Amino acid sequence: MIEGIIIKGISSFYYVKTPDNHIYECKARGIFRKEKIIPAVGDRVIIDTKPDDTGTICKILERDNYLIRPPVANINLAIIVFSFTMPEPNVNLLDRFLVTIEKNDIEACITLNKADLVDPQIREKMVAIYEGAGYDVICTSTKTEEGIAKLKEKLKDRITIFAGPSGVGKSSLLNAIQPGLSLQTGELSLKAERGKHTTRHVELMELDIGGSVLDTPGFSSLDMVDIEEEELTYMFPEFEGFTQNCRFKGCRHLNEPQCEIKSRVASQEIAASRYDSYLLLLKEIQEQRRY
Ligand SMILES: Nc1nc2c(ncn2[C@@H]2O[C@H](COP(=O)(O)OP(=O)(O)OP(=O)(O)O)[C@@H](O)[C@H]2O)c(=O)[nH]1
Ligand SMILES: [Mg+2]
Ligand SMILES: [Zn+2]
Repeated sequence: MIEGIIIKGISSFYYVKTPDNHIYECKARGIFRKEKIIPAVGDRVIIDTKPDDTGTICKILERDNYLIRPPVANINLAIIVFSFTMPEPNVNLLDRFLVTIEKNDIEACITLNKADLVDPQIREKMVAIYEGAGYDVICTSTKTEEGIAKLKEKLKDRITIFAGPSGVGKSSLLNAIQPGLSLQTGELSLKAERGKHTTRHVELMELDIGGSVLDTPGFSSLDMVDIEEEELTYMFPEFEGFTQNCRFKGCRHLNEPQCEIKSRVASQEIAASRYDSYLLLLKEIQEQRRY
């Protein structure tokens, strides 16, 4: 019995790396399926090994956290990658992802890639929204290498997930950070301006500077994590500090009179797009509750 970390999962096989850098191809014990526990990349596990480098996952050690999509465990930093263009950023999807990360108490850093393709005004506007919301924002380009050193610094000694839509440049950024990785990247189809899911599985890779990174396939939608209506406010960091001035305790910032959030949106201290995302998510949560 030895301990290791799941670094990759392909169909029902899990690749487990042990401290001596050995990789075992493992199957999970049947009991997991019965209990509906699915091993995830990043899981610390106890395996039973055979001389032919195969093994069985006998136990999943307690998780620090777990993201459903993509399914990963035990990360401590999320780099949320969107591109300024090709594909155009879907801010609602970005806000959804941020809410998921907040809910899981994981540190988030927003990386806006393809800075080489955007004009300065659009760029500043986007950066202002998210810096204004209290997030760390890094603008990058794998073509000009802008921001790559800064991003790399951020990853040192952490377990980081790279997540974002297909085609935004997640794998390209990781290749720029550590050229030896040689991850496959996709040509963007000019007509659709969308990515084609070049990365097909989640993989955990070690970095020379210390720490490890997870490259993941792009996602184009994100189901809401289990969040209560009254909890949603706290998933928008920039609302904090204002909500206590709403007239009603437990204000949903919807139609209530004297809502501080709404007046801060009107005075542009809170970005309208962020408030719109809040409303969309609130509606979704309320609808889910009805069933
Ligand atoms: N102009 C420009 N193109 C970039 C940049 N970064 C990546 N690309 C291009 O964008 C396309 C998609 O890059 P990938 O790294 O495969 O994107 P991905 O996010 O890994 O996509 P999936 O694996 O499908 O989720 C490729 O054609 C890259 O060459 C950048 O900074 N500037
Ligand atoms: Mg990729
Ligand atoms: Zn309010």
